[in-house]
Amino acid sequence: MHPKLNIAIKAALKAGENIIRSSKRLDRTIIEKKGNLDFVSNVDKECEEIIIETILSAYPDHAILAEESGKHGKSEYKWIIDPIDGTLNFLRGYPHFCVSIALMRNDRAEEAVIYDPFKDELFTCSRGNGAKLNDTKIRVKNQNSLTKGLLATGFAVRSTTDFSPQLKAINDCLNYGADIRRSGSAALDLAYTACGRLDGFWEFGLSPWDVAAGSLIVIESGGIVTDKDGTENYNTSGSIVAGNPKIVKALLKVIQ
Ligand code: 2AM
Ligand code: CA
Repeated sequence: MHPKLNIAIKAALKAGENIIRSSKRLDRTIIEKKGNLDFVSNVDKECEEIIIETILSAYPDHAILAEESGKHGKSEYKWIIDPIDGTLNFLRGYPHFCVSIALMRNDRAEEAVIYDPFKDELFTCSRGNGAKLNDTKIRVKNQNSLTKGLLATGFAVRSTTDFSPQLKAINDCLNYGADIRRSGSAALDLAYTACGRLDGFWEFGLSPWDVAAGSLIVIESGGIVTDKDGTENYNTSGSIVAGNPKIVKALLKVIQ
């Protein structure tokens, strides 16, 4: 295994232990509001510190972009970290959230880890080597059309007040005969797309830490990832569409 992936896994597992410990005493969690339905807790911050410390003790010269503490350092190598993707789920005791860590080299993802500490599911990949769920290789589902597909999406509740484009896309997908989930963790939606639990996923209004790891895991599982305009700017544009090539094409048609 690539040593950098090994460090990412070590960091994610350590953060996961802290999440599980903290989830048993949610009443002790200190919660701050970042915006409408957008929260951060002491657990997010602690996990982020654990991850950054683990990475920097192995690679002190690397740069970091982390959801809660922002940018640290400058380097061709940049770790993009979401200590808890699905914070609202975590705070509500709804067991669907994950740790997400990606290593970028010159803005291209090279290593990725998504860890669901509740289900003890570790999604990993190194660019060019395929992706795994725990020790098993994963592939995107070979679903031909939206009809009978299982899709996921999310809404940027904090940054949007007009949900009509989103609701229209959902309406169109339902009319094609697809079913839809909305689970509150974009990173897990991408991991589930990679391993074929979902056929596709789209969302607008996301940040790099929500998608950097999951998008590489989808690609390494044989899927494709674009933004809503069909370009590769999904790490910066905020919109993302993922699935096998046929599903992404069909979803882009619906969304556009
Ligand atoms: P979070 O739990 O790490 O904040 C839910 O639709 C998705 O949107 C989750 O991945 C959630 O990640 C993310 N999200 C929540 N607030 C966000 C924000 N302010 N900017 C971008 N993504 C956000
Ligand atoms: Ca988060």
